[in-house]
Amino acid sequence: MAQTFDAVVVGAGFAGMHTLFRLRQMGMSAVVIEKGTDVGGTWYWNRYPGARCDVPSLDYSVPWDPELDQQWNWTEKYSTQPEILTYASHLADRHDFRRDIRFSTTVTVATWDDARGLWQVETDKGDRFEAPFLISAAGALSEPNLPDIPGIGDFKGELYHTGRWPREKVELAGKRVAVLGTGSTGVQASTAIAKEAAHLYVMQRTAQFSLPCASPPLTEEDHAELRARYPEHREWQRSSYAATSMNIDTPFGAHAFDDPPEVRFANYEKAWGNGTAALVGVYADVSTNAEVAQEVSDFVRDKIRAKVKDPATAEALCPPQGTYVGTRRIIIDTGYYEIFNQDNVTLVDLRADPIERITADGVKTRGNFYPLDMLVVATGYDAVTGPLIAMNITGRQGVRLADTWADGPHTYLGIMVAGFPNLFTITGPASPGVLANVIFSIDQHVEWMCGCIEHMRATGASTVDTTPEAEAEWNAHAMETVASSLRIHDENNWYMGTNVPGKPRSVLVYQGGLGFYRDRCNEIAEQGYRGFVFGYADEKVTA
Ligand code: NA7
Repeated sequence: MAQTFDAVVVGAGFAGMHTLFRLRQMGMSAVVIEKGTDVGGTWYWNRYPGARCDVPSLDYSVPWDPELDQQWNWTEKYSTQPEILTYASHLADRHDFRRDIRFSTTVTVATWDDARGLWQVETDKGDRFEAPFLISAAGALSEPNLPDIPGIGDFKGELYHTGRWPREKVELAGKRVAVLGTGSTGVQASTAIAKEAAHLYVMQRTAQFSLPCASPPLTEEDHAELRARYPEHREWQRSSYAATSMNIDTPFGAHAFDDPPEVRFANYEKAWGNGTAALVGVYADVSTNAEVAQEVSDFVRDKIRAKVKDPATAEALCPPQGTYVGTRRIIIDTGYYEIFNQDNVTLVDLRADPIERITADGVKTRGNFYPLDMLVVATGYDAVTGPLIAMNITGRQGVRLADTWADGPHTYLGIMVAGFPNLFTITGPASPGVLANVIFSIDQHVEWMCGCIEHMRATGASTVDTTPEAEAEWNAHAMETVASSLRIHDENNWYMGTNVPGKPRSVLVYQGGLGFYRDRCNEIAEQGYRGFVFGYADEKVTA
């Protein structure tokens, strides 16, 4: 017998909690289905050593609990995973969220019943739920991308994907450890593991640009200063490009070559020391003009050479020519390049010496064998579409989401898919999602979605859907926003889906900026939800 609710929400991270908070405010009943044993989403799963947020703590706090802003003290500029998880857990306690969450439960099937105008959802626990609305808050970076390397199943040591790190303490002392992957995760994990492991092999296929992130303690004054103007600051975040403060002096939209070299380099230097993605935001054309990008990227390469003592290792750590700072999500670190000056750390350059196979006790490359006690797989995610496809969603006329997206996802505003009525995809494909401070991308989506549901209630609509034409218009616009960006050319980039072998290249993350996106969504709502199609219960009866 199915249990009925007004909404089934999938995921109890920040998106799921915000959704539950708002649905309750609207007097709607909801069940939240969560794979993990507690709240936190990304911050629940990514408990690998060194995990830390790349958005400043004071910006990375939920805007829907302003009272908590007045009480909560973050300890340092960029929060570590345990502290963010404590914050998420505190939110759940404060709002008594857990009573509506089914933990350790995974959605296995979700099917739209057109005759009854509701979603039927099944879980691995054998539960059956029915609700008019299905809301995915399953996250953008939650479905691990596991490398298909011959022999990986034969490894007899400890094997962990960073996004599925065990809850129990993992002992590193005395062990030979390899970290496979040098994205944000691999860089953070390697920096921390190097402090404890007997030996660390950093297995790098493509060197990336990492910027130093000074994370000084936050003082009472830091909090007091912002507490006095939190409402204004939150509003600024909502309307800004990425909802995070960069502290750069150059005016918004400035072009690099309008400044003489000494001014440009002084600006790069200041942004470099800033510890944020400021180096990409310092001039408007860092991510669009290859000549500017080349100059900034060479500036970083020189910094790497200055930090790493062994010249051959330094050269191998320099990202290849033709790749630029900021085409992938920027990495920030707390002393990554410096670990290569330690005796217990070896860089394994997989471009020069590729992996042949993994054996029971190590990694065999073409020219070497690396004996290991532990293999840490930091190979990223099947981003944005992966978590949605994993739910086995079927819409109108038996069309499966996996099939309709076989050549790449199509959505309207990143939040709705034609033929999948009443399914809202928070931080879905071609929405700003993780390109901005994701808490604020979530905020926009949840608030807009609730506005749409309120509109439906006020007008008596029972379903909302979109059309292939609206999707085509949105996808063309999303493509336009990336067309001038150097990002589009970058290989193996999860922003474009090209990090997963066989996944079609598409715009998974809207590049026009959060503020602009918000205005566009609001405008569409004001135009009577242009591009959306509402259905009414009595229509269904006559159909
Ligand atoms: P990323 O940024 O997708 O990085 C994955 C890394 O794993 C990257 O260095 C890849 O090398 C490497 N990789 C992937 N598959 C393989 C195989 N088969 N062999 C060797 N190396 C491989 O994921 P992260 O988890 O680091 O970061 C994701 C986001 O989380 C990040 O942007 C932040 O927003 C937080 P490649 O570059 O493809 O050669």
